[in-house]
Formats: sequence, C-alpha cells, structure tokens
Amino acid sequence: SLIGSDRVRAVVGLGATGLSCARFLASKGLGFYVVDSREQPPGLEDVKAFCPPERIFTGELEVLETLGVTELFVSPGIALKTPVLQRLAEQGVSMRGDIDLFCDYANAPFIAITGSNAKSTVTSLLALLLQAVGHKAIAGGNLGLPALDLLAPDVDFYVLELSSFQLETTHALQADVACLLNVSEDHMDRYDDLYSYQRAKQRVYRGCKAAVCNKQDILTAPLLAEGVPVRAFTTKSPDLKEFGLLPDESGAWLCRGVERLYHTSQIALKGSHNHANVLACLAMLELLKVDVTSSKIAAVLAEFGGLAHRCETIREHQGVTYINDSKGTNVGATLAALQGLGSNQKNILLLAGGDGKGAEFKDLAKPMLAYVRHLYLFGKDAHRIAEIVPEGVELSRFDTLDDMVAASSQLARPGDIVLFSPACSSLDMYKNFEQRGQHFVDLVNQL
Ligand code: UMA
Ligand code: ADP
Repeated sequence: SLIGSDRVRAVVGLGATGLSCARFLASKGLGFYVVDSREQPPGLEDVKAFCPPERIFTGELEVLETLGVTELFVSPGIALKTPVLQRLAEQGVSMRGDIDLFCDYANAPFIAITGSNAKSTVTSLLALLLQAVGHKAIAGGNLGLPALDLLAPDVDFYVLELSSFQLETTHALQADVACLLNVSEDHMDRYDDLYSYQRAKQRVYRGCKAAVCNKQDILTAPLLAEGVPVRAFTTKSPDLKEFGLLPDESGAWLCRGVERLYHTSQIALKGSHNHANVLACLAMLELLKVDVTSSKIAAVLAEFGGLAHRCETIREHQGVTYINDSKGTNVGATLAALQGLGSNQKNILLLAGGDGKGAEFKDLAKPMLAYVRHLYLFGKDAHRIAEIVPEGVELSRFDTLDDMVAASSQLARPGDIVLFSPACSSLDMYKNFEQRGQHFVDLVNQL
C-alpha cells in the first residue's frame, strides 16, 4: 500500500505509464517527483497540469540521487540495470511499477496474460468472450490503455496484457488467473540470455489463484503451491482436463479432454497457432467458471478474425495474396506465420527486416528453406538475417519497403503469398508496428 508518510516517491519515465502513475498518485493526494531522461518526454505537458514544476526533472535520470527518494515507479521502457537505478537499488530504494500499484488497488478479479507472442490476440479475445456472457470486462496493460487507467468502480474483470518489462517491476501480482502463453527469444537487447527473460515472464504466476500454461513449451511450466488449479493447452491431442486439438478429415476439433467443443471450421481465427490462442482462452474461461460451451462463446469464436497487423490478409491481386504481419516483431512470430501459411508449393515471398533487438535468426533457416522462394530484406539488421539464409532461397536487399513491395509484386505469380512478417521491431524506421503495417497496406492497395 502507499500509506507511509516517510516515503519519497518518484515516477521514472513520462510516457503513457509514467503519466498514469503520476495521475494515480495525485488522485490519492500523495506527493511525488517525476523524472525522465528525455528533454521532451511525451507526457510532459499533461503532467504539468497537476504536478508542481519544481517536482519535474527532464534530460537525465541522475538527478534522482539528489532527491532523497525511497520508492521509484519505473516505466517499462527503462531497464532496471540502468546504472543510476542500480546504484539506488543497492541503497535500498524500492523499484516498483504501475502493475504493482494496480494490484494494490484493483477492486475486481483480474486475469494476467503474458508470453513472447499472442498476448494481444488472447487478451482481446478473452475480454470479448467475457463480455459476450454478460460480464463487464475491460482489456489493457501493455495493450492499449495503461492498467491504472482501467480502474473503475463497476468492472467485473480486468484483462491485462503484461510485458516482461512490466513484470520485472511487479512483486506480488496475485492474479485470479495467470497465463504464460509461450517463451521464445525477444528483447535480447534488454536481457543477458533467454533464461533471464524467461524469469521475468514467470513472475506472472506469483501468488496466482489459478494458472494456464502451454504444454508444448516447457519454459511456460509454472512452479506453484499445491492446490492451485492449472490448465494446459496444446495443439496435440489433450489429456484429461487439458485443452487441445483432435484432427479429422476437414480440420480439427478443439477439445477439453475427450469432449469435442468446436470444430476449426466454426472458428474465424486461422492457423494452428491461433487455435492454440483460442484454447488458451477456453482454459482461462473454465477457471473463471464460465461455461465454455455457451452459444454466446460460439458466436464470438465464429466472428473474431484477429487483430489488424497479425497475419492479416489485405488483398488478393492478380491471384497473389498479400498478408500484413507487421506485429511479427520477433523470430517466434515469423516462425508461426511461416508454419501457418507455408505449404509444399514453396510459394511464399517473404518481406522481413528492421531492428532485431539483438536476436539470433538461425531458427528461421529451416522453415525458410521449406516454404520461402524469395526473401526480401530491409532495415538495420538486414545483414544479420542475410547471414542465415540457406542456399535454395533467393535473396534481395532493399532500402525501403516501397522497393520490396514493388519487386515482390513483379516476381509473384498466381497462387503465391507475399508475406510481410519482419521478425524485427519497426523502431529503426517507423514510429511503431502499426505505422509500418499501414505503410505496407497502403503500398499493396496502390498496386
Ligand atoms: N525512455 C527514455 N527515457 C525515460 C523513459 C523512457 O528514453 O526516462 C524511452 C524508452 O527507452 C522507450 C520509450 O521511451 O523507448 C517509451 O518508454 P516508456 O516506458 O515511457 O513507455 P510507455 O509510453 O509508458 O509505454 C509502455 C509500453 N512501452 C514499452 O514497454 C517500451 C507500451 O507497450 C504499453 O502499451 C504502455 O506502457 C502501457 O502499458 C508498447 C511496447 O512496445 C506497445 N511494448 C513492448 C512490446 O510489446 O514488445 C514491451
Ligand atoms: P503480442 O501482443 O504478444 O505481440 P500479438 O497477438 O500481437 O501478440 O501477435 C504478435 C505476433 O505473433 C503476430 O505476428 C502473430 O501473428 C503472432 N502469433 C499469434 N499467435 C501466436 C502463437 N500462438 N505463437 C506464435 N506466434 C503467434
């Protein structure tokens, strides 16, 4: 809790998160400093409306050492290993985050969802499913609105998407349901190795009342007190109490144990990675005591075709299908796209590249050889991807997405797929993945 008059608090970072923390502390009548290393952080004008100017510091974080702080609310964009933060931590200053504050004040059950990929899809779908059966559920966190901005008096369920950065500063989450969807390499510019990244992700399970994990990904397995209910999902055939897939001639059945719930033909989301996402939602619903066989659930599953920029079909033009997967910002996402769309025709023309965040790309070599005829690369780390391209995949490099779309559309023949799944973040060339995806969509629509 925030009670304790001897505390000297600072909000570190003045983006969306920092602003939400500052607003929240102010609403509780508590004093705080705000500090950001940027000269002109995005939340500066807004915070001035309720925070005295002598408490706002921009341009460096080192000023924190002169303020006598005891408690920091650190934004996700700032690494805890930033030297000044490390020095303060060693002196006993506590490092918290917006999610820690949210847990202290949440007035309704909340579901916490993390993973390297599929967080936004699963968070959005789960909120829709809960709404369909009559609950007031709202989604946010790393997706959209910061968690503290969601707090409202009449909510039944909060559905939170959490990033590893947010989890690092969260000490006692105690979610009503916690879910770790998958763990594959991402953000290697912020972590020493995959295991320190996994440790951050595993914090989602701390003190949870129920858990959902991925049976096919050992890195998601929770270590919990006896008696905490756990459900697993898998794209293989499920054991009793698991959620999984049983194939038949025309697709597969989504099952709970041996019970057939929905046929893939009744589900708008396509690809086995997306079926895994639906199964994760069904497992969470069961733990929340929602009837997963309700016709209202069926209706949402038949309707929800996915979010924009996630393997989204944009257009068929001259027999060629153009797919925007701009949210494919790591190797795991691009792997899922290739496995979901690939066939023995080797008919994918893949457009990739950007800021690799320190990733290794070698896991892409095999599916590229199997499914990709021609690879087009651009962006900061194009040369790093180029190093792993196997013989048997044609490679071209360009400076802009415009040139890649033009070149691939000229080479493509009827039946081909032009897939934009960068395996990299957009930040070397764009404001965010949405802007990058929209650029691709605009170029495709101009063909
Ligand atoms: N920054 C500085 N100095 C500072 C503070 C921040 O240079 O003192 C920089 C950071 O390095 C970063 C940028 O400013 O590049 C934004 O950082 P921030 O912590 O202010 O970010 P917010 O605006 O608060 O947005 C954050 C999430 N961003 C990050 O984790 C980087 C948003 O997720 C999230 O929607 C928002 O909180 C609300 O919860 C974005 C994201 O890219 C979409 N997340 C990553 C991902 O999904 O891969 C984790
Ligand atoms: P996140 O919020 O974790 O980034 P999104 O739902 O936005 O997740 O999807 C990010 C990327 O991951 C997209 O390219 C999407 O196609 C891909 N993806 C979706 N589901 C899965 C999955 N189960 N496994 C791997 N990749 C997935």
